[in-house]
Amino acid sequence: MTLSIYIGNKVYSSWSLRGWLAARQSGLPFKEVVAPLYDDSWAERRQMPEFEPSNGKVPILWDDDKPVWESLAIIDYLADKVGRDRFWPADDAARALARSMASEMHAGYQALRSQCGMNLRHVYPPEPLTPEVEADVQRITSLWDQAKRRFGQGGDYLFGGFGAVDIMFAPVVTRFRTYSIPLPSLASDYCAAVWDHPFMVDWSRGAAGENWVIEKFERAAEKA
Ligand SMILES: N[C@@H](CCC(=O)N[C@@H](CS)C(=O)NCC(=O)O)C(=O)O
Repeated sequence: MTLSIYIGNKVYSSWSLRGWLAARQSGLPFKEVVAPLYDDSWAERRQMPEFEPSNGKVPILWDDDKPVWESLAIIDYLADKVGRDRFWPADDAARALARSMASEMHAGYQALRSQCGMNLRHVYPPEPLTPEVEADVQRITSLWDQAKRRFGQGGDYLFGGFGAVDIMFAPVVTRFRTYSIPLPSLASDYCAAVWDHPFMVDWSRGAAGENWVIEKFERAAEKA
């Protein structure tokens, strides 16, 4: 069995971070292929066979000749392979909340995602948030609070040990840092734990080694 994950730039690609963290969390050996997004060759590259099943999107995981795309599907495909408990809480009530939070992250928070793009290269000074981003931040931190208080006493992460929900929210943690978004103490401690997780440290190291700049994802360009 050979697992290969195709991802975008580690500085910018939030969905890639989720897929890659899932691959690391599986504990299985895998090959990583970084495809720089939105460069001059991207329009052509995204049509290559490795990106065909996902319609040119990353992340995409190949298990030999079997493609899986969409970050949440990658998590569940790998959980099926290595055992659900590595990704999801064992307790039914905890898992019900975890599944709901992961799905809400996958489908929602459009304002935060569009107005505060992932960019590991920067920590910007704080600025007033739009009401829409403020509402996303409130919703996310209230869910974190609920998970942590009800089910997360046994470890540093939302449900104790690191798992699928932490993977899904990891790019949010980086956005809170990049945009210096003020957080309540529980959320702030949780963000520190995710940021310091060994997989995140490895990802950040990879990001620090990248030179690609995608102008449309830089704050100055957004404001021009
Ligand atoms: N819902 C997908 C989102 C995938 C996605 O939009 N990936 C972006 C990069 S973060 C992408 O591939 N963009 C390149 C393109 O659309 O050409 C997931 O969960 O993986």
